[in-house]
Amino acid sequence: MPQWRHYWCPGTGSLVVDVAFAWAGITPEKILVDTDKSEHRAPDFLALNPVGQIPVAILPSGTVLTETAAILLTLDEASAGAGLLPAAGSTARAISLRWLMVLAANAYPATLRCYYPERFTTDGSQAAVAAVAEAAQRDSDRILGLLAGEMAGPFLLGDTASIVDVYAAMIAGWHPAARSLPAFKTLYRALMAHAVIGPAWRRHEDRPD
Ligand SMILES: N[C@@H](CCC(=O)N[C@@H](CS)C(=O)NCC(=O)O)C(=O)O
Repeated sequence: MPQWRHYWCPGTGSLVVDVAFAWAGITPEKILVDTDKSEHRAPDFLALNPVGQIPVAILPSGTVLTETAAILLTLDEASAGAGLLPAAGSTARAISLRWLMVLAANAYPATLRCYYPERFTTDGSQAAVAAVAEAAQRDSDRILGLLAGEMAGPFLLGDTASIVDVYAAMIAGWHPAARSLPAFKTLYRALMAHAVIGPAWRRHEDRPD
């Protein structure tokens, strides 16, 4: 029977996709794309995602899905009732979608500018690259600070976790100032104590041999 596939690498954005698969009750075939070895630049991977980024999911139909938010929404639909996101039509879902999009459209791109500042300037001088990185860090911290202020606690929506919480904690974890905010510390602790999320998060971090 055709299976889902997940092109992933530990310590990257494929963390939230790994957790979403576990939460949806779907066990995909996992294909490691080792970014330390630049495997995301290899021709066979670029044929799947010409942008050269992970995560990538392949649906059982063979359709290639890139973009974390699209993968999460598709997994939510594929696992109706699992609770990755609140029910369609609810106010809670609207709030979740708002912050899902903020993470995808603002926080994740700002993070990329922190990690790869040289990509975002045509001025190759050290000063120009450092200025991009500094502005990107300020931007990331501002966006994540806004989100921290919205957290009802321990999760975005109060007592009920959604996959947006995992996405938020993952990105906050990449930024020292954000991850030390009380709202994100509380969120991280609650996620680690969650019966499905905690174990799936820890499994993701175990790099295979
Ligand atoms: N817009 C993409 C961004 C994915 C992304 O930036 N992935 C990073 C890993 S966390 C990556 O593959 N970086 C390698 C590169 O950009 O060269 C998404 O939301 O999934």
